This record gives sequence, C-alpha cells and structure tokens, in this order.
Amino acid sequence: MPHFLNTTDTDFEARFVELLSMKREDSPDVDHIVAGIIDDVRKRGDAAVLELTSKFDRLDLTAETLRFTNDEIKQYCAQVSPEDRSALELAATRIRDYHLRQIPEDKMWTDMDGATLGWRWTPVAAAGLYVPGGIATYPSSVLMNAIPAKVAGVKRLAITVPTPNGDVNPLVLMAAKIAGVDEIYRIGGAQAIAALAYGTETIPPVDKITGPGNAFVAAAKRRVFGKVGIDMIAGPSEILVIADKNNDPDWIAVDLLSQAEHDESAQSILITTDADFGKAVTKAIETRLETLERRVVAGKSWADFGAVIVAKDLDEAAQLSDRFAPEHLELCVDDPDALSLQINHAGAIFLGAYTPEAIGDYVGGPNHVLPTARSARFSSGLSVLDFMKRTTLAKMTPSALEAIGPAAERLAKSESLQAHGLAVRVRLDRLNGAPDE
Ligand code: HSO
Ligand code: ZN
Repeated sequence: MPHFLNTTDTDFEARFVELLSMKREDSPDVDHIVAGIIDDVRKRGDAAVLELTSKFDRLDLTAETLRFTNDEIKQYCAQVSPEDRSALELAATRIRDYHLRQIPEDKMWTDMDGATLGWRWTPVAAAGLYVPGGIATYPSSVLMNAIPAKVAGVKRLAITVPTPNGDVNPLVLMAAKIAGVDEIYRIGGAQAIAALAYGTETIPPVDKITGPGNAFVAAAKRRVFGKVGIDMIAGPSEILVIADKNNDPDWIAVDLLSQAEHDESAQSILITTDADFGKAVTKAIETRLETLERRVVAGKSWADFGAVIVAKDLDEAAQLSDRFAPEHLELCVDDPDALSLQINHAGAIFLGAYTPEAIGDYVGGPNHVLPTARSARFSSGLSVLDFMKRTTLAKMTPSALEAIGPAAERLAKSESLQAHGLAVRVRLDRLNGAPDE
C-alpha cells in the first residue's frame, strides 16, 4: 500500500521525514571489480575491452568491428519506421531550439582602476556519452545528452552502447545520427567508461563523460572523475504532483504511474488539498495497474514508495514539495504560474494540467536528465553549460598595475611568497623610473 499522510495527523512530521529519507536504491558494492576493470583497460587497451565485451556481452568483436561503420548505421536506421523517425526528429528540433538559448555570453569590461576583465566560454573538445543497453535503452536520452553537447560546439562526440549478443536497438542509432554523434562503439559497462576516459588503440580518449548506467557504470564514472569530467550520478527517478480537486483523478494517476513504471525504486508522490481527491487518485491507480504493461514494476514502486499527502492549502503543499526537492514537479492547479513562484527546489516544473511530465521526457524541449534524490537543492539538469568551460581574462595597463599592484605586493608578503611580490615590484619600479637592479 502506498503511504497516506495528512499534515493534520499528530505523527505527520515523523512519517514525512521517514518518507523523505527512505533508501530506495540498493547499490551493490562493485567498486573493487570496477577498479580492476579500469586498470586492465588502461594497461591492455583494446585487448582488455574486447575480452570483457566477450565475457559480459557474449559478443566477439575485433578492433575493426568495435565501432559501427557508417554503412552499418545506415542499415540499422533503415529499419526505423518513418513515424518513429519523424517523432525523433520533432523531439530533436525542439530540444535543439531550447538548448540553443542556453549558449552563454562572453563578457569583457574595464573597471574604475583601468583593469580590463572578463571571461570566455569554450566547448570541451571531445565528449563521450554512455547509453545503457537492455530495457533501459532510451533513444530519447540519446537526444537529451547528445544535443546539448553538439549545441555547445563539442567537435568529437562518441557514444558507447552495449549490444549484448549483438542485439542493436535501431532507434538508438537513429537518435545518435539525428543528434550528430560522430562515433558509436558497441561496448558497455565499466570497460566502456575506462576506454572513453583513458583511450585505447582504437578509441581516442574524451574529456567529459555523461549518461546513465548501472552500478558498474556509476562506480566507473566516479573513479575516472578527475581524469575526465562527468555529469551527475543519477539515482532512481521521481515525480511529485501537486493537484487540487479540480483535476481528473485518472490523469494524475497515469502521471504518477509514468514515473513508477521506470523502475521499482522510482518514487511517485501526490500532494493534494483534498483528501477525497487523494483517495480517488489511489483508486484510479489501482484500476490502471490492472492493465498496465509494466504493472509489476510500476505496482511495486507505487506500493513501496508511492505516497499521497493531504495538505491544508497550496502554500503548505509548496513548502512540503521544497523539502522533497523533486526531480520532476507537476503543478496541476488553477494558477500554476503563481504557485511555481513558491517553489525553490525542483529539477523541472511542469505547469498546468495539460503539461504531463511525459511531454518533458520526450518533446517539450528542456532536458530530461535531471537531479534526483533531493540533489535539486544544489544542482540542475543537464545543459549546454555542462559541455563548456569558462576561461577568465585579465589585462592591466601600467596605471591599473600602479593602482592595484601594491595591495598584491602586500598580500604576497603576508603569505611569505617573495617572488609573487617581486613580480609586481619589478614592473612598478620600471614605471617609477627606478633603474633595474
Ligand atoms: N523520466 C525519465 C526520462 C525518460 N522517460 C526517458 C522516458 N524516457 C527520467 O527523467
Ligand atoms: Zn520518464
């Protein structure tokens, strides 16, 4: 049974905190295995990657067949139906348009001391995108990771996707092609992350790795961090819906289930101002679960982690939502814009009853790679900025150096760093006409 809480219950706070701090993921400790795999790939390159792929994916490759050729990509793409293809293209266009607006501006100014200062953004040169195999292969996630990289100006974008037993999902290749991915390798697991980070004879190393994966992939990403940049380590997905009673319970039910069907450890929460509406949604979920294809996964997620919370008003609902800092937040209320102003911590907000999260997962435009497990308190969804870095610029004129240099000299002295002080002093002396020593 999902949790049912009312903020007027005397034990509400205790139960709410319990809900907040529920451990939903049992991540197996695979770190020592992953450390061994990374070491092996660093030492033996292709040979290690090929052996591990044969062992884990039951797929025998050679250095020549590690990478999909353009002809192979074409052949797989030809298997995609025109309808699927145009849906992917519509999604790609909308995601690209949204992310183009994220391109940051360089800035340069001269301050009152005569110092010219600023910063300049540049893309990372090469990025690697991990695409999981198996049931969690989402072509939409290929678009969501690859398009921001290309919009940022990443020249070389490589994908690794495991193809256990040689099984390929043509939609993944199609999405990669539409997004402008440059290289696709049929490898996965920690060995793929190691190959991307350290490079092998046939896979040149990248500078940044993004994309979701299983426990092995997550552990490998943690380990290669520092050698390369990584995105967040995503936990199981979650949705919080704030809905008043003027909603169709079935609409809210399928929204909650759309998150629950991802994963048994996904979490779906409804906060409503009307207890009867909350009950109606619970009932609608039960009815939907009878026929939902993924009823086993969704049913378990809803039973273990699902919750309905009755709040006294929308202000209280917003405050509770902020404590969850949900990955996805739907505001199904009369004035969602006004309510959204009360929200400080959420990965993505979906405004109004006609904006189900599913729209954001595929075609809305904003990214669907979002902070989970309350990390929306301090981080944001994937964006163009994740594939860029900022270089600062500073330029002194002689008079600017005269104005601010002495303070630097003073601070250098306080830190007993003599050469630092001298670097300023020799220049100031020259400006003052003092003879060089
Ligand atoms: N809701 C998922 C993303 C996704 N949904 C992919 C469908 N495909 C995590 O944000
Ligand atoms: Zn989804």
